[in-house]
Amino acid sequence: MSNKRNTLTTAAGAPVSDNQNSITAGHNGPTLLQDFNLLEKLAHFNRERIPERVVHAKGAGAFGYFEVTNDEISKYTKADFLSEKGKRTDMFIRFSTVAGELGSADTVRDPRGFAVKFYTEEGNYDLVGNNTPIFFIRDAIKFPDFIHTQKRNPQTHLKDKDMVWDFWSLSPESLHQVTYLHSDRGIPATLRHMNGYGSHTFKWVNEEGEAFWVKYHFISEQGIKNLDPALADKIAGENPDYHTEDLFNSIEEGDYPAWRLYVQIMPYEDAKTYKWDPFDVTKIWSKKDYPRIEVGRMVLNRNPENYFAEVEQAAFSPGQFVPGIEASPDKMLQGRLFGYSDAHRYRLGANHHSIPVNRPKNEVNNYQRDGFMSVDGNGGNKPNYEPNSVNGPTEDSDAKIKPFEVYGEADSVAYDSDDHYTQAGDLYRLMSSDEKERLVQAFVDHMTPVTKDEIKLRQIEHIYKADSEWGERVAQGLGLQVPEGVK
Ligand code: HDE
Repeated sequence: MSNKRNTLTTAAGAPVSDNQNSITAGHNGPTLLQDFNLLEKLAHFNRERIPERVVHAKGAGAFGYFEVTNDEISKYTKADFLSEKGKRTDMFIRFSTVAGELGSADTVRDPRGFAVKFYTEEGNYDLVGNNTPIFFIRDAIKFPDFIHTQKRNPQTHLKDKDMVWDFWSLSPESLHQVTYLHSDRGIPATLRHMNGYGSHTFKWVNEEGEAFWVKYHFISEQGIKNLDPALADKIAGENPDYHTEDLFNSIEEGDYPAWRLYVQIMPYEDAKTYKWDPFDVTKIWSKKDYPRIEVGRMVLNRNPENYFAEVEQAAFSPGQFVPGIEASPDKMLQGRLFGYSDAHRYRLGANHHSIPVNRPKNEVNNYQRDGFMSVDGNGGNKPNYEPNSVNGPTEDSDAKIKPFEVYGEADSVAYDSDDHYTQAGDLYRLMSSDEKERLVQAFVDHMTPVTKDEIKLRQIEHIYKADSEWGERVAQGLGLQVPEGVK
């Protein structure tokens, strides 16, 4: 019995005698099929890659805690992890870019994923947002098409600016987020120097059953810092993992990044009369109308032990709520409620919740059984059906969602509002003159490679409708005129 310390073994635990030389018949003889360690190593090596995320493939993760700093929050939600000041909840976050593949550069102009998993005592709560408070589109049905334009041309396998701007100029609802993307915030200096947002509107419900609409804002305590585009391009070439490395090193050195979480709270009835559709994720709520209320503080203080195990296998779903937090009718959010867990079942299997980084802290107690990689005891000898008279897990009526009215004909229904210009124009007008200068330049640089003037002119028309000065400046930068009929 080998009792040497630190013995090398096969995956089945058997000691390996020689990991440098295959078993062959003499010096020049054939390799023997019975070299089980050789076969196992080569076969496992072929199966090391799992499908990368179809979006947000490149990312970096860290563990930490969330601490409530405001005793008032329980007025709005019965979510236990927000119930009292000082309450701490472990959490895991994964930051990511959107369009690039697993090995792509960090310092590109792209939104950043800001996916937070709270390991609460009532199960995992996933808040899967971005570093932007809005999004490009507002109906889930357009998402695969949008992402196709962000990826590679189906023939050349090259990134294609014609595809990008053809889609954006034919989807005017994208202008607000496209503006945000081409502003200074489009290229964060590090993952620590950017904010995070839930983007969608969500619903909070308190102990009395009162409902409120809510938007989440994670404000960086490190402040906001962005990269100059030329420097970002240089870094992308020299160190494509610049953001990943910065986050890992700052935590390793004890320089723990932190964010303050605030929410905007909208009274339930306001949704019917507010000047903007509160469920249109291409629009923000004015902070004058709904000021930010502090909720707590998120601190990242532990690096993953193993990237593949904890970051690549992390599974976030906007559908993973806890009592007191519910979905809103936002069509993008509604689509995401299906999309994410479906992606996890594909990438990680039906039992992806058993993977340690995805496992809730509290006991999982249900009648789901079997499936690939069932490694958590598979429910043991407990009953696997309900209703039953053998003391199986029973429902908790307190976890019921707050009933809400639904009405209207089933149809392919467009949003009412098509004002995609006011908020984009407001964003432009909020900028300083040098921020405007850089924004115009970013648009011009990104649109110049577009081969068709009709695409450029369509986009110029949208920009001009948001702000005529801005539209004129982009047109001039592209050597074009604002189309006559627009002025
Ligand atoms: Fe995602 N998105 N998304 N997304 N998304 C994914 O989930 C999807 C959207 C976001 O670090 C995928 O596990 C649909 C908005 C982040 O693991 C996928 C729609 C926002 C991450 C998916 C959207 C996001 C993802 C890819 C339109 C910001 C990384 C693999 C309805 C509010 C999470 C996966 C992580 C990942 C679906 C739009 C943010 C394909 C269907 C809007 C941060 O399931």
